[in-house]
Amino acid sequence: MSTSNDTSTDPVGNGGETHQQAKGTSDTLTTQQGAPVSDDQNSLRGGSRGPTLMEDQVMREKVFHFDHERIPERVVHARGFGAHGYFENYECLSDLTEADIFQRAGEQVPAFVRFSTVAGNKGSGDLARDVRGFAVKLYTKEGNWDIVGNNIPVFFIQDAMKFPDLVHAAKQEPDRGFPQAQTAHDNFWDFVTLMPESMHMLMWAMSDRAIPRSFRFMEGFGVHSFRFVNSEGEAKFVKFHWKPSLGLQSVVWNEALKINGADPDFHRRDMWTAIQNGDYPEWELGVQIFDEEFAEQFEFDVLDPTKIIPEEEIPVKPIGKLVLNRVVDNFFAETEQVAFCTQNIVPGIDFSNDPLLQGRNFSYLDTQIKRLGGPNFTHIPVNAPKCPMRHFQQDGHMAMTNPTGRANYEPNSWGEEGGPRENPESGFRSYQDEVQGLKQRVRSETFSDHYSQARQFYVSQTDIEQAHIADAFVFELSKVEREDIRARMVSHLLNIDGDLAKTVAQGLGLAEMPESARAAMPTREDLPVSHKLSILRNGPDNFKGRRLGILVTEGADAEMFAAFKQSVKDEGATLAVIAPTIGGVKASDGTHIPADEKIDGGPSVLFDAVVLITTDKGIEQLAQHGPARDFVNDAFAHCKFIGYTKEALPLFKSAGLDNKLDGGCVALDEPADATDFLGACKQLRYWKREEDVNKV
Ligand code: HDE
Repeated sequence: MSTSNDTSTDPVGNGGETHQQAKGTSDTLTTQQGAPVSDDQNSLRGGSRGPTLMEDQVMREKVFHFDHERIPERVVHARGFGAHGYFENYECLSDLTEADIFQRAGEQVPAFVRFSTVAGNKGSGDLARDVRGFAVKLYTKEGNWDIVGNNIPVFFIQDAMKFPDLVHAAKQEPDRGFPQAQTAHDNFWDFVTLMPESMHMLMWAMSDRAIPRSFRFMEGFGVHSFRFVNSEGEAKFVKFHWKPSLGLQSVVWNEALKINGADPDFHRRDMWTAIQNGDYPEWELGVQIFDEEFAEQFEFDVLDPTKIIPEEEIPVKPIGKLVLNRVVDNFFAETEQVAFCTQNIVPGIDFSNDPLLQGRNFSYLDTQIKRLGGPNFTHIPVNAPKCPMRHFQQDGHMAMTNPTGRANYEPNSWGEEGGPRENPESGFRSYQDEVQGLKQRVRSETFSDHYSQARQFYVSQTDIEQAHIADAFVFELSKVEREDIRARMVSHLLNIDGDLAKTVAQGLGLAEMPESARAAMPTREDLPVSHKLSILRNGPDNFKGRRLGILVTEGADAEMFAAFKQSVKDEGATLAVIAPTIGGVKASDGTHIPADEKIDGGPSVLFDAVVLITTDKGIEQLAQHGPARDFVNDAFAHCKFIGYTKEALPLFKSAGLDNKLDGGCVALDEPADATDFLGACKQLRYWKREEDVNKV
């Protein structure tokens, strides 16, 4: 394929239009029917200035197809990004489960993963404050197993019947069609404050978990209790966890707002770039295994999806790893058309009676039929199992693989040619759970403690994280027009933590403190702190996988730049060069440093840490340049580590920061300082600064 941009030799039509014609090795353009096309620039007309002729089958086919390019976006999780990879099993788990995928150590199966936000529409920004979907399709030898999880281990509601209400309330308001991709509006807060069961989830959603730095740095959770069943029919409960090998990291809220403007594709670009660079994102699959006996004595109901089992109580045992190593060939074919269904389980895995899970098992299949247009969405390559399938299901819209042979029913008398038969040995058998009870619409009393784990989550956070939670409540509720709704949320917070309620009430300027909300169960204050619930306590101890932004000006110190390039490489991180123009700069030794971004296109919010390598002359201009001032001001406000050569000081001065430089602002005197600077960056942020910067 020629990549030449030279069109000067292409023929030109009567109207001056370019005709790029098939020659050499390029293919001839055809219609969908395979008929070669002679002219792709002009429709068939009655005379060069006359009407277009209905007869033009080439034009009509092209426009018809275009008219039908869109399919309905997902009703939730519309915005997502998918990638291929594999899952590798660590050890034989046959005592726990007969799932084929867990029988042999070291065996790999293909996987497809789609990450998503929930509330926003397909074109919304990646940095919305929102839950992230973490949906994994494992193509096992005994069928596809989908773990359709989130990056938060609990959910807003306890019964699937409330899901349409939740989603209606969270998405844009129906009369005005906004705001989208954000929960900071009346309808959402009205609904959740009338649903005390959502309190635990709200604490997570207002924490920095809801603004991850990238999909690569977040955990995933299956949320519900599932079952592992072994070949003897014995079952244990299991909860699934995905733990990122790069550790946890989030952005700060002000940064999120700015990233959405600077690069609304920040998360998908991050994933795309990491995989293209061979820096494959990895997660370990971990399980919490427990039995009926534990379930009986645990203080909360293991079927309640608004509760966790703290890892300190039941440790997460790693059982395999997921590696994403291939981007999709086509976004629509794979990421858009992938259909995850919670009911896709395999022998050895089973559901629990969690009412949310039970409801999901209906919804996912149902929604795919609407979205993908019929019952044959399993024929689409990304959805098709990679193991043999033999059944008598046939026909329907867009059938690609109908069964062959005469028998399309069973039992039949066609012997060996009669097609597949059921198999009581290897076939899926549901766990023999004893079920009895009155047919009734009633919520179990064991689901009624809505505040204790919300409190446990809050008290398990570091001071910085607690402050961010309070800020998030204040931010969101300040967008709510009705004061009674704002006050109602504070009345719930009073049941979670008095100080938090007070801080939020003050932040909202509430005239008087409301009464505490009515609680079905009193809040337990004795639940122990769980360090695993904090992001900052589970961050990385290196700068691997992170991105350094280096701002350079004309004449930048070549040795210093080279030292950073090397240290970044040694650390397994990446760097981007930001320069006054996209043409780059000439370094002190005359070599050319190409730029990745012009200053206003590469604001510091896009990087984990920043460095300024400048000259006296170069900084003179930048000191007057608004985006350059924002570059350092934001890096400072977001508690980033900032490395600088002394020539850069006038920029700090003009940004009003010259007498605020602190331990996170590191002067670079010689190239060897690059390694020390990256060493400091392992902490990711200089949090000590936050108190000063954030004062209102
Ligand atoms: Fe979903 N959810 N959900 N959900 N969900 C969908 O299925 C639904 C819930 C989750 O990348 C839909 O294919 C109900 C919990 C992810 O394609 C739909 C209930 C969790 C994705 C649906 C829930 C999730 C979806 C929309 C309450 C975490 C994106 C399009 C009972 C454990 C999958 C689609 C992808 C998508 C229904 C609650 C995760 C409508 C009824 C809890 C990751 O079927």
